Amino acid sequence: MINDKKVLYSGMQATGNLTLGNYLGALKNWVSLNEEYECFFGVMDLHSLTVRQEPADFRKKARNLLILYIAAGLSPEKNCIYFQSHVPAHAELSWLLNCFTYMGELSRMTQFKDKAAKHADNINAGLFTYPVLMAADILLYQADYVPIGRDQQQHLEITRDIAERFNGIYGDVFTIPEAYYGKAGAKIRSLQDPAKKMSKSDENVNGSIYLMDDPDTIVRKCKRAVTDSGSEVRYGEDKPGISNLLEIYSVCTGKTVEEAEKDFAGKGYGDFKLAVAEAVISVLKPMQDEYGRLLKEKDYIDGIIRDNDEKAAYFANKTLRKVKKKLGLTEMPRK
Ligand code: ATP
Ligand code: LTN
Repeated sequence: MINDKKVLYSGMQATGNLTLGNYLGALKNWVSLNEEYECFFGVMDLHSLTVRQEPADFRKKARNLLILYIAAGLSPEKNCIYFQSHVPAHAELSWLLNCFTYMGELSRMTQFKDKAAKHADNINAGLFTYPVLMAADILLYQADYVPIGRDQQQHLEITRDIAERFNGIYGDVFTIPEAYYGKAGAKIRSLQDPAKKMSKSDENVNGSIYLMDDPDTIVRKCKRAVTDSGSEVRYGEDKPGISNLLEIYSVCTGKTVEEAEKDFAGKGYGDFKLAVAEAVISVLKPMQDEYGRLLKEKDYIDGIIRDNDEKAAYFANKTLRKVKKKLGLTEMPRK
């Protein structure tokens, strides 16, 4: 508990360009959580290094992700928004927890297997111990809740296992975190292949709407979206393409899918796709404008980074000190 509130922790990797899926499925839902929880949202730049990054581009991407968090509506005063790499306790606890994690457990992680297959030329140890760093992120802040997608469920389970193992030996050191799914988050699918989720690492750029796409691009991508046979705008298993577009329309306008279906009764796919594009633009445009404005506010952003780094480090170091003491590491003599 911090300030009588339960603690919530999440973050995104600073790689790739965020998609509408990332926004509607994660970022948008984070915005109001601070009313109930003490929230920490990290830019997970250490995790990004498990895949080779181009330094200049990476530096920009990481900073821009932090700015995007704010542009999307996360208040930097009410949430602790910070860079993982600015708080050394993450790397330190990660090492300590490595010594409480088994090779067998890590070998079972499906994300490791997938990423190893995808980057066969660079199966580094960081990729293998990725979940241990994620466990450190969460446990350092004594998080009660962790909003994650289903794909990260296995990583949260190993986090709980590591924490329980540690607590079993040394007493109650870590809070055991739970996944937070909130209200059913939208699962947005690729515009080119509704069998797949919309993903920032998709090679087909027409399958994803990126948060920074301009209106013309959004209209073009929506127009090109694959549709189903027939001409009726209706939700259904036999219509995955139209159903996906209906869901996007519904989340962006706040209408229910049924209301959306009524709006387009008797109208063709063409009109519908254009309306979907307009709905997306009306959600993304204000965020893009705010992002553009914040990019120019260098001093303001630097101030936020400094304040929040400090706040994160305060809580993280508190846990780290406790862990080191429990492990029997000698303390640095005070002057
Ligand atoms: P990558 O392609 O690099 O694996 P991704 O686009 O699938 O990335 P993640 O970085 O794995 O996204 O996820 C960041 C957050 O966005 C997670 O909370 C995840 O659940 C959410 N998210 C990602 N894609 C979608 C989607 N299509 N619909 C809803 N939520 C999504
Ligand atoms: N692995 C997560 C990103 C991530 C994370 C975390 C999420 C790293 N550390 C701690 C929640 C809590 C992903 O790829 N979405």
